[in-house]
Amino acid sequence: MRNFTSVNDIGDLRGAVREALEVKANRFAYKHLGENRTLLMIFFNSSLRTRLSTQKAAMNLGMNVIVLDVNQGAWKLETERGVIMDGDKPEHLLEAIPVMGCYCDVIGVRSFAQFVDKKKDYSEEIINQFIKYSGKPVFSMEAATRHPLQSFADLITIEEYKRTERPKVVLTWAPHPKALPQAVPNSFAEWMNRTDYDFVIANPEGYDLAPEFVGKAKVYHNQDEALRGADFVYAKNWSAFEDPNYGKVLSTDRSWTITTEKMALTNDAYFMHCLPVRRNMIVSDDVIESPRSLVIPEAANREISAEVVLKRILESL
Ligand code: AN0
Ligand code: CP
Repeated sequence: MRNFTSVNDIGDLRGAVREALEVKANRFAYKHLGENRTLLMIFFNSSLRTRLSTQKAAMNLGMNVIVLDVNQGAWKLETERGVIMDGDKPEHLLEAIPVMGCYCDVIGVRSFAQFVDKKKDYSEEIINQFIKYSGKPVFSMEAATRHPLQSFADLITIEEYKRTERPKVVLTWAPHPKALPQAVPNSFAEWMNRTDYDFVIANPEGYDLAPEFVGKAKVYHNQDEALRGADFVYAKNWSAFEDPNYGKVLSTDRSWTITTEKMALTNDAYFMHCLPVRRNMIVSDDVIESPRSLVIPEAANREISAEVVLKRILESL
């Protein structure tokens, strides 16, 4: 594997999950692979899990790790070509990227959607420039439209906890005060659509995701209907995708919060969320603290998804 930005880069999902479970059982078995190799992680946005789990995965593989928070101590970066740089940004991404490439063997990038220009966000300009100009393998640590390391960890978690061959998995929108990217739900849907699960999406009117991510999934605008018989409830907030409301918060309707009453509609479902989560907006204290909550095992599997991806990249060097 050279780059990892979506489910398309991982190949057969059964094989990927099998490899993940092997790595999980013996996470230091490939320590020789990363010897004298350096991972550079670049964050344009905040992170807790991605930062720690990816660094841990790299260390399991024997790599050295450098972390750069672009907004803390680095020069402010211009990203537009053709701009007369007489403003507050002293450096251009087009120099910064190949320079970063000089100091490492693999690059991880976190760069969220900006919500200024939908076309630009959905063309994944920033991570694609890293792929084009760094000269090094690049993987997504959540880009504008996808968060594949998260989705891979989610898939591993579902495979570990499922009680039937073909579980019903419900991705449901839930309320949040701020405008959040569509990356996590887009990516989750993209991965789920590659499985044979019974996968459905629930969101209020105006919150439909881009058709290429919804794929063959049935979309409900009535959450209760979608939740009936669910084996897994995957909650997440996202801002509107459809024009003219792209990137806007249209609703903070707390009747979409996942509560004990909502979970009672399901087939004793497990609750999932990628974290960070706002309690009593997205999910009630009772549900997230219940034995059916998988948020911690899900976060733990981030180390495993990152290790499989880094392992495959290292094997290709
Ligand atoms: C981010 C998001 O919704 O994309 C990161 C989630 C992993 N969440 C927030 O900004 C709160
Ligand atoms: N789930 C996830 O990616 O969390 P962070 O934003 O803390 O990295």
